[in-house]
Amino acid sequence: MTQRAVIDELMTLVDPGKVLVDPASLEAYGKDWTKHYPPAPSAIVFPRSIEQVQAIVHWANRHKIGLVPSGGRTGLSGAAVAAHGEVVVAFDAMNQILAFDEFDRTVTCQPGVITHQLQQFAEDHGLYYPVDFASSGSSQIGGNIGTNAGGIKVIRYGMTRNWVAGLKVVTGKGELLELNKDLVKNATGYDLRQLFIGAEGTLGFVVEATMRLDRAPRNLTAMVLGTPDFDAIMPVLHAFQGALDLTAFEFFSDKGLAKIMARGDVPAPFASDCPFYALLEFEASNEAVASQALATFEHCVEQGWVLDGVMSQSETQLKNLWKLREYLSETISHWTPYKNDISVTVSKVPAFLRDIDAIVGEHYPDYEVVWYGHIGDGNLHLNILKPEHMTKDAFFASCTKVNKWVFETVQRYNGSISAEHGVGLTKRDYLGYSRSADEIACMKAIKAVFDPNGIMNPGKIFAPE
Ligand code: 2HG
Ligand code: ZN
Repeated sequence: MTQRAVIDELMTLVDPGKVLVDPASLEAYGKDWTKHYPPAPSAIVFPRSIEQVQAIVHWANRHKIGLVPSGGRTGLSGAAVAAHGEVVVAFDAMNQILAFDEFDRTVTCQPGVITHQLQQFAEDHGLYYPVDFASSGSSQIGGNIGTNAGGIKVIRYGMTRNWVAGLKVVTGKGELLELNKDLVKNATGYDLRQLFIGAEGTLGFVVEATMRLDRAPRNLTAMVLGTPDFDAIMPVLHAFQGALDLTAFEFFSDKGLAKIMARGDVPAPFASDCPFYALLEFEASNEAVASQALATFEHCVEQGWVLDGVMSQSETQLKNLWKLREYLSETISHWTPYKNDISVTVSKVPAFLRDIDAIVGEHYPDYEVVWYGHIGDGNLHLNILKPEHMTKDAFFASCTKVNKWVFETVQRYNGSISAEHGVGLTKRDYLGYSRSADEIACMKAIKAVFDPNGIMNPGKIFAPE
């Protein structure tokens, strides 16, 4: 069969006009936010139903064609990149909220529901969907599940995994599995639902998800605190965690703040310049909590851990303080950063950061380095900015050389080479720094069960066999 005939057959499986092969669509749907892999899919298909997804998977098995799932394509590891003639399965047309149960506090979504749409739906019903991050306006629930998305509220609410009550997935064999049936308690053997969360579409595609909601938070209040050095951030975290139930604890460096200030649309938190900043958030549900927060702030100042600080007094101030952190990734994307998303247990952060900082100082002396991250979770985002004069290829090649030292350090600390951005293509060759050979062999064996022909997001997490 010619390639043309194979694509013609695909067209018969979905609604008219729902297979695109024009260059602009191939370019747009063949990549995620990593942007440095030239996209080369052979077609983009937009299924409207579970049956259509199953038909597409059966078709791909017949013709041995790789399928790449596509949500909002906001990922940073290349997991949604189609660079080798794969067919992209875009879930944009499966974007409905199907059911809501106020007693179970669950919402059943199609995979293409935008994260913000679910957050808004929860709010409209007096509830809360707590997984949140800067790309919530375009990322989709299916992608969040595929990557086990984390973000800025993990310290209190955990990752996406914690909020998935049930899943319907189409495996690489085209079977439809209904996993966990939205139950709270279900002790009936292996919880296959968990395998599909964070699997980056390599075992199957999420075609429906029931997500749990929480009570709405009360009077969220943020503080931004300037610290004299990085070392001071951890005692600040410890002090505030001892006093309050934090909903977030983030950090960023002065270089990050400078980039945000240069945009001109975000107010400075306060007048003093500090090398590092912590952003923390809590529910100021009553006066006592707010006073406790202020007392802890004063204690931190007395100890010399905090130089200056501000506490939000309104919803607008809360939003503005969050912009200092949430706008960072998009703002520095202009410099085509080389990204690391690494984690260790929180107690190891100070020593780990000192070691990583030494590597960065030694190997990137001429590059601008921007630190930020979810420090309350032990998750650091290390961004190296490309100098204007350098080509992308030369810059990435030079950064890749440093990986060995960074990842050896991560391994020594028993950490993760990808805390929340996934493995995809960018971290695939380094998986061995975080997972043992036996573990990787088990993962490959699991993939073979669900996807014997290796058609589901091929080449992601590990190289094709
Ligand atoms: C964030 O925390 C995102 O802002 C992106 O995970 C991190 O751009 C990054 O390095
Ligand atoms: Zn992050």
